[in-house]
Amino acid sequence: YYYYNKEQFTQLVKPKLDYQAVRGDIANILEQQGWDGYNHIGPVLVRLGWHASGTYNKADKTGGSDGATMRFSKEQNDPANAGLQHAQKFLEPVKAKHPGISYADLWVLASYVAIEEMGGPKIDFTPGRKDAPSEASCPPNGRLPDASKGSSHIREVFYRMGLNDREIVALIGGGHGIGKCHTDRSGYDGPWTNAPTTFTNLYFKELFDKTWTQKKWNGPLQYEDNTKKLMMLPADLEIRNDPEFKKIALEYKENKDAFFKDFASAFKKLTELGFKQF
Ligand code: ZEM
Repeated sequence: YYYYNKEQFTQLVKPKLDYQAVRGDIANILEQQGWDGYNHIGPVLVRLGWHASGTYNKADKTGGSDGATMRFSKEQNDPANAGLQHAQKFLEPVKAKHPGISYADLWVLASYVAIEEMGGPKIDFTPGRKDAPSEASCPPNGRLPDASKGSSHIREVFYRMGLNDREIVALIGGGHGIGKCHTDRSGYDGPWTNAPTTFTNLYFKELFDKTWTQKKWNGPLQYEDNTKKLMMLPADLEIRNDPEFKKIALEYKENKDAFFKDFASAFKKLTELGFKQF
């Protein structure tokens, strides 16, 4: 008699989904005329993958990308998630074409495709996340980091997920090397680099090579460079000012390959927190 183990059984009965085709269809929608002045939704898709995952709490295994609980208004209405309804909507045509993929998998896959298409590392995708049935599965609001706070807050939030200092620096440097802040979403304004739709290690170069001064405006405290075009959040400057973060950030500034490699594994880990394939 032969028995299948659970993994083999799942592989046999699961309807086959062509993830390569889904990847291609996500790549095809990245350019959106009029979006953010640079016609590219890659950055907001990466933010969606990050915010879906960054609610994880290692201690009680709640939150995380499995479940796609940001579909429900409670989590969507967490002020930290302002603007991410647009990212969700952009992916609807892909979901309609491939109804077999869960939203939870789609959001994570979309963030991987966006990173790769913007010139970043390729991240191998492991499917199997399921969509939670109701708002009851949402983690409490307020678990994502606060940009106005310092290194102890950053460590508290990322250590809660089970991530370490190297992973923190790689993730923030990659995430904020693309995209920008919006006054109608977070209240902050502007991009971190002059190449917001290209995945690079420029964030670290800007952080150390520029002089960052307080922006004089009515909005929340943020910093600007001498061109007044680029910005840093108070939390970003902690990556330069905290001695341990600084050491790692300087390494990534000088060694792009090490940064890409570490970012890819940290982002995969982040987006798989709390997710067991079988
Ligand atoms: Zn962000 N992030 N982030 N981030 N982030 C913003 C935008 C983007 C913090 C934060 O407060 C903010 C990570 C970590 C941290 C991205 C990716 C990643 C914005 C602006 C804020 C305020 C939102 C807006 O107005 O649209 C803080 C405090 C963080 C840690 C301490 C990590 C980790 C990320 C991924 C790996 C991305 C891609 C954006 C740009 C979004 C866009 O629409 O352009």
